[in-house]
Amino acid sequence: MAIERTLSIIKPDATRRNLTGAINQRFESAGLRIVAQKRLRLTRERAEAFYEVHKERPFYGDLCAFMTSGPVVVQVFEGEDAVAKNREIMGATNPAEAADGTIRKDFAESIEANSVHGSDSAENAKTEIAFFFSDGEIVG
Ligand code: IDP
Ligand code: MG
Repeated sequence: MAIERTLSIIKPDATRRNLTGAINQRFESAGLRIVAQKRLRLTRERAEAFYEVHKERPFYGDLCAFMTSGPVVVQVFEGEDAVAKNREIMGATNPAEAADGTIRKDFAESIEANSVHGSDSAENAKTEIAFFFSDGEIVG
């Protein structure tokens, strides 16, 4: 296993309920290091660009509206096998199918408002990290 980086987003349903610290604790306890982090409000244009890969899916419009409905916290995590580890800690997309002890099982409101985003491959992680952060903003 190699040291990897992945992009994480704490979504508006979670920032609204003041869950930033509780969610970060899950990741840090599992050994991921938060090497960059900022809170921002996505514009519609930026949300659409970030989720471009889903633009043909029926939920695309609603997803982009949701992601602009409040602040998000965008983060870079670093650690052993970070991409897979992050996704394991998040749990399945649909909280009804997420394993016990995962963030989505414990915190998600719905399949859409599911509290966190995580990159799904090391390659996509690179693109997604560059979408939000310059190299100088990431401090390992
Ligand atoms: P992931 O976040 O687990 O990687 P994706 O399939 O990449 O799941 O979907 C991106 C996001 O789109 C999900 O996290 C969720 O917010 C939303 N989403 C996915 N599937 C649905 C759906 O069937 N209905 C509504 N929203 C969905
Ligand atoms: Mg995804």
